[in-house]
Amino acid sequence: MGPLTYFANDTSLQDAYLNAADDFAVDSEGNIYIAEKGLNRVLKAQLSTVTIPSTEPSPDFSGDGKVDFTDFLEFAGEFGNKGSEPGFDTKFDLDQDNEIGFGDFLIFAQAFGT
Ligand SMILES: [Ca+2]
Ligand SMILES: [Ca+2]
Repeated sequence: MGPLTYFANDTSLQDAYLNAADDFAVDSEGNIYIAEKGLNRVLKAQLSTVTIPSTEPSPDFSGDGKVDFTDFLEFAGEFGNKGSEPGFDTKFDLDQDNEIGFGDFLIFAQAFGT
């Protein structure tokens, strides 16, 4: 597996704050769609190669053995938190860069539905 790379068709996706997201989907081509009803738009990005860490933390935040919408809701609630802030939960920091951000979302999205 190569390093984490992604291509965003809509550059605003890179700045998307997931607390504004109402839903998202990943299709069989590896495209991610994020619906932001409040902002009345759908963002699209394409995944190429994503390295999923074989060790903890796992994208299965709820620990039920599935990566599904429940996990997404938990993740969305933590999005944007930084390691220096109180309440930071390292289980959401999938790429372990001490911040819960877009890189973590890409790893999560790749695991979604597995
Ligand atoms: Ca789960
Ligand atoms: Ca991170």
